[in-house]
Amino acid sequence: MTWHVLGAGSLGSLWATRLFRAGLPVRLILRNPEQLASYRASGGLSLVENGHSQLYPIAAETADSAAPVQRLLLACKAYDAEEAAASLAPRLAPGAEIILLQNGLGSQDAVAARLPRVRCILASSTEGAFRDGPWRVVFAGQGHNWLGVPGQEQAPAWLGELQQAGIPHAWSAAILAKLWRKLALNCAINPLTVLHQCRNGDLRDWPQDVQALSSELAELLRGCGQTEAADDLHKEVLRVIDATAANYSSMYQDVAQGRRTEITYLLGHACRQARQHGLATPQLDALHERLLACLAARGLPLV
Ligand code: NAD
Ligand code: KPL
Repeated sequence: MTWHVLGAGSLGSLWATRLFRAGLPVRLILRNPEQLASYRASGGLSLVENGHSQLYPIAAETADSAAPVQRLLLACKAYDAEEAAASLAPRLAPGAEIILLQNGLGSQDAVAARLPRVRCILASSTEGAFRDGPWRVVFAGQGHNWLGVPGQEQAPAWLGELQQAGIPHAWSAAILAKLWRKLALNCAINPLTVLHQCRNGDLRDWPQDVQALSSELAELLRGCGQTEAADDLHKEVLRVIDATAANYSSMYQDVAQGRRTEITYLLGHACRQARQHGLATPQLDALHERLLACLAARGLPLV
């Protein structure tokens, strides 16, 4: 069965090239005819691994192509997910599956509400990739991909194709806990790196802030029923700060490059959930306000 991959950005290209080179049928779905023409002129997608670049001539189309879509990897940013998925609604076959690769939380529910007859599979990725040119992606960090449908233990048979393509993965019925845990790490680290204009490791200079945020986030996770995701959160935040000490967080990089952030689906989601559960989260709320002010000062979107 064909893998349709919507979004030939960093992660979409990383998945598409690995599936393609394993001999699996892949089609890219690009934004518009101009993008499609530019892509075709380039001859395909290039994947750079260990300094070596390889071109893969993957077929591509736009959303208004006619062929039905049975399996879709939605590889756009969280703020584009609902509209991007909806643009394919007329093509989604009965029983179609969409793998949602978005970071944070909130966009997955929006897609599911918009496309109620589709099976949404949630994913959380810790792999790293970035684009260093048009239709070119650099594989920047080994990681893992968790996929799952909350409460469903049975993995789909096509997971074997990810194995075949060398995409590190595991199925988890507790996928929401994985997404919440990553969201909490992103909330404890990323906004502070933007506000202090620093690398992840420099947050060791603000131990009280990191501790207070971790503690509020753990309370929030427990309040949302994600007790497993709350376990030893502060320890894990400190471990990630150490392990990624030399890196700039993804949000820092978005802001530095004048790109829209996924704030609504990270810190924004955390603050909204706290309100919905009647939890007081003064540190998170203050951080959210400061981050919004920082984005506004730079003329970046606040959602
Ligand atoms: P990206 O911006 O590199 O790629 C997204 C692509 O989607 C862009 O090419 C954009 O043009 C395309 N797109 C958006 N709407 C579209 C539409 N309607 N039709 C066709 N194409 C459309 O983003 P990314 O870095 O690959 O991130 C995707 C998600 O994965 C984000 O939620 C991100 O937080 C998460 N993530 C990324 C990484 C990473 O290393 N890049 C790691 C872990 C998680
Ligand atoms: O995922 C991250 C990011 O930069 O988005 C880490 C490195 C874990 C920091 O939160």
